Amino acid sequence: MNLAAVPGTGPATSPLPVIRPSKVKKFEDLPTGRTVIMGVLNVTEDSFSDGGRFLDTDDAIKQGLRLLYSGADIIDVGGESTRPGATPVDPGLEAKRVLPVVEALTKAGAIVSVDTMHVSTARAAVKAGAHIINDVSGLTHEAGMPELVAELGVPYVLMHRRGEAENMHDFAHYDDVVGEVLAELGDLRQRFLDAGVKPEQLIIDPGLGFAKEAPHNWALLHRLGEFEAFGHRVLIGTSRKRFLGSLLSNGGVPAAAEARDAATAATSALAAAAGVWGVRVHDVEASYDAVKVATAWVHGGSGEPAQDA
Ligand code: PMM
Repeated sequence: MNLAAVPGTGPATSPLPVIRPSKVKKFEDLPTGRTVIMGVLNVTEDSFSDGGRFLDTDDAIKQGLRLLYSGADIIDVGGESTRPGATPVDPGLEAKRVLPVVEALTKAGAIVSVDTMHVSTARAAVKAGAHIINDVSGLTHEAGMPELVAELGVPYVLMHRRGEAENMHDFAHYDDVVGEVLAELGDLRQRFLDAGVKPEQLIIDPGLGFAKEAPHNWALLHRLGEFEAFGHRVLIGTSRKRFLGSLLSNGGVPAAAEARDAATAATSALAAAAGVWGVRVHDVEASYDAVKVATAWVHGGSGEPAQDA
């Protein structure tokens, strides 16, 4: 989409796009006839692909609006990099980074998830309007998340991970990666249900790249359908990840992060065809098109979603 065509986002206007009052959306407003697109917005210094680009609040809001107008159904706002070896961010600083962005984007009519491992940030972000908590910790980071999710009653992404950002690759050893990830997610899911979280609140994510090497990621994608068996929504995040860079390597040199978007879109199409609920991506436009193709393909061209918001 040509952003200049969107009122308030053109280059000739004020530095900040004019955020006109829009209908504040609910999670239930998400399209149900196709896989949803979650656009990545990292308000961080050091995320591996967009770190440092949107650390400024105004830049982050503009990028969030760009993602929204490009077709993102959800904007995933994070204030702490989760890449291996990343420096931990104090929850106070994380909240300072994400809260104004969450508030502005929800007011502009976006459905927003907050990518955080911290209970305090998750609580404050939901208060600021966030619809979904996206927690990559695999409950290895902080106590209290199951109780918070039960209390707030919001959708929650339960992702598989072993260890912390600084040591997770030490835990990337599996005899049967699919069986072990399913079993570990099953135990974690039970902790949420025991705390009073409703099954429909849970969104399951196998955590590609989190304590997983390339063969583990491919094995999980190959058997993605098995993650549906819990009866929860399933989300995956392949976007620009290292295993795609390795796959596309040339003369032993991995493809650069930005050169992984076509491969990411291919995974989005295949994930949509496999029936996953959502894909988390940086390049929203390519995955949006890929998901549309997969949906038409699966439905023999007759299944264009009636409720595509
Ligand atoms: N990956 C990253 C960050 N957040 N959230 C979910 N649910 N699933 C993921 O796979 C995931 C995530 C790391 O990618 P980034 O550094 O590009 O944001």
